[in-house]
Amino acid sequence: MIRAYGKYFTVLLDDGRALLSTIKGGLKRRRRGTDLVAVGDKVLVTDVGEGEGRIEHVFPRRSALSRLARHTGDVEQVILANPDQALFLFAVREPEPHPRLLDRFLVMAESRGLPALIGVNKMDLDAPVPNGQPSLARATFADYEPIYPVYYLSVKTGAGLDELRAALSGKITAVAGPSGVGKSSLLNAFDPERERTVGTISEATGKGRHTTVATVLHRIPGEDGTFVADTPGIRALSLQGVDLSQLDELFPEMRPYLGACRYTDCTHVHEPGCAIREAVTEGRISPERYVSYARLRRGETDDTD
Ligand SMILES: Nc1nc2c(ncn2[C@@H]2O[C@H](COP(=O)(O)OP(=O)(O)OP(=O)(O)O)[C@@H](O)[C@H]2O)c(=O)[nH]1
Ligand SMILES: [Mg+2]
Ligand SMILES: [Zn+2]
Repeated sequence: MIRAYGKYFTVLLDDGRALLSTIKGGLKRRRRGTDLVAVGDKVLVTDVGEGEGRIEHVFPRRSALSRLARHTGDVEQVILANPDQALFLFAVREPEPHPRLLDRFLVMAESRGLPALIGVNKMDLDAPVPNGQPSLARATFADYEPIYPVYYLSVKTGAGLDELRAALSGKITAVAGPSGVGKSSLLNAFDPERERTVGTISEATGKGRHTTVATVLHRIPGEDGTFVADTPGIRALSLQGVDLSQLDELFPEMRPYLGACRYTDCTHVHEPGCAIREAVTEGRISPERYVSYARLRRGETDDTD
């Protein structure tokens, strides 16, 4: 299923046709604590004619990129079902990058066993480099380069797009990030047909901007089995449900040091003889990443800054 609008769902068939579908009555209310059917779900659909279909069955999800919807109790809100990987997109400027939020995204992906990629868009706005100082983009994102693949991009100039396209090839990728970083622009660059075919239905133009209001999964033309999901901007991410006692395992750069602390139940926040904090002091773990870890470990799982 590639797109949802109210109680209608666009289902893409293996032969490339799309059916505008509803859900069979009996299916409703079977699933609890999660969306009944989410973009990315594999479904069984009956062709009822005239381009319409009926969803008979939703297959179990292999994986999901999701968040807890705080306003609806503890119901999981699926951003994309069955992704192979996640691309977290930020901008160098406009809006300012937000490393704490990026770290939350990365922890969420790690907790679901999803490979993560980082995209840094709007490189055309990167500040010039005075006498050998790192540029704004490098100063913010270089810490991630040893841990995750980082793509420096400009949708405006086309810089970096070929490398990124190669990393997406043959996979289902969820593109997530704050509003305004260029997620939809990136999708448009990969799929120029898109705006004409689907771009007008659920994109509100509230303040003269095309802010995305629902996930849409796109098949990238010319590449076999490549799907990329455009998602609505995310301002804050709660990590409720992540087991804090195992948070250190969700920071890949900490894994080599686990087990080396004096206390086996070390939280790496205040204990003496902590191998993680020693690695931070010696510059082997990024202090900024450690700050994110410590804040999450102290239970600041809901902050929105
Ligand atoms: N300078 C510059 N502007 C860009 C670039 N990519 C996108 N933009 C602009 O950034 C603004 C926001 O782009 P969108 O693609 O709508 O951002 P989005 O991430 O989809 O935002 P939401 O749908 O609200 O989550 C638009 O005005 C784009 O033209 C870029 O590489 N450089
Ligand atoms: Mg968008
Ligand atoms: Zn420790």
